[in-house]
Amino acid sequence: MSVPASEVVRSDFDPFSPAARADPYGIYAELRAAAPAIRLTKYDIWAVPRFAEVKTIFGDHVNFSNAGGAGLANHFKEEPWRPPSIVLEADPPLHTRTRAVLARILSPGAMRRLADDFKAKAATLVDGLVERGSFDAISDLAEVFPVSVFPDALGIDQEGRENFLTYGAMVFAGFGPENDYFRELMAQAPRVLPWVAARCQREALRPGSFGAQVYEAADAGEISAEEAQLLVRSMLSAGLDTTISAIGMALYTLARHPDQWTLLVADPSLARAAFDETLRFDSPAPFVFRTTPHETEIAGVRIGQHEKVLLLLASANRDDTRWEQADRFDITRRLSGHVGFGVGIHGCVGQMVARLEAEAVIAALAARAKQIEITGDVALRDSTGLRALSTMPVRVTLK
Ligand code: OVV
Repeated sequence: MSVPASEVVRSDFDPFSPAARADPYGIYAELRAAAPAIRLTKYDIWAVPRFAEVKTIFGDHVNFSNAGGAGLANHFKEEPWRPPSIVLEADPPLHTRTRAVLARILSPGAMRRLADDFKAKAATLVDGLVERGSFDAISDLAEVFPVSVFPDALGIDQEGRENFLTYGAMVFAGFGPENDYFRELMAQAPRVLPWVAARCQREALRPGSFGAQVYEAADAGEISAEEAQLLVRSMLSAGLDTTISAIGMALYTLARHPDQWTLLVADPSLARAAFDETLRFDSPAPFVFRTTPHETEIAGVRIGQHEKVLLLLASANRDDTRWEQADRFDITRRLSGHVGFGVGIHGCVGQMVARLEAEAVIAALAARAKQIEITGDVALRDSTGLRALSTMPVRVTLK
């Protein structure tokens, strides 16, 4: 059965506007009730709000390509601002080869080798903060911890490390429309892009690090040296701003649900489950795009060739046909299959690093603080591609 063109549901919803980003959940519910695929007239793109179709599309890389770009820009029609990622913005067979290299480097064994160090660093940082009593959970914690562990794991030295964050911000702002926020970041491109390019070279990477291991895969003939450089760039793009946003959103969500914090304090082994529930409840990477290489359909809605398709992950994660009491934050729910990391061949390859970082921070805080109270105004960052806070003043009560 197919939906006649005259019955296609249209909406002027702008997912990138400050108002929509401030509180998108009411609109997401309306979109889910309206149709499986909705034409967003402002950008002439399709939006997919329900869990079922998001899941189906994640499983169908033939009809829904990543080579057309993971953001709003349509790489089938226009030149992107940076050379496309050879893992995120690629389809099989290229993607199969590059993904295999990253998946091996970011393996469960590698995580076990990092775990003790992450936990010790999180405990030291958190101890210092809780002893102060009041601190900013974003600028003193969420923005500090990943920077203290991930660049080291990647293998880059200290010099100019702040560029790492600016580059991540550029990449994620670059997934949305070209707005003032993106242009302000891009004004720093003359400094930041050469720094990134230099960090992606073999000589810049500490032996044994994640980055050096990418070059070992090149030595083994799995990828070329040019591809190695681009895969290190992927780690630089996706490895820091994401976990900062995710840890920040997790602390925000937990602080707003004191009953759930109490459960965590009683049993800090819930830290990992709590993190995943925060990814479902308020997804820090709220959407991602696919592009159609040819005409196709979404639940009976005809989609033309070279169309951008916006998968609303944060909406799918609140779909009450998939989740019991979807709008309820519950760290003890039997949670599997949320799409906060995506799923399928492009599902986040670094998700175990993200979980390790977040678990270390959340467990360290739950071990010391029996209460967290938000004591001042909370603000969202302007980024269109990530849902992240810039500030959240808190006061903690020691156990
Ligand atoms: C998942 C992700 C986000 C941003 C950039 C990249 C990947 C990349 O591969 O460059």
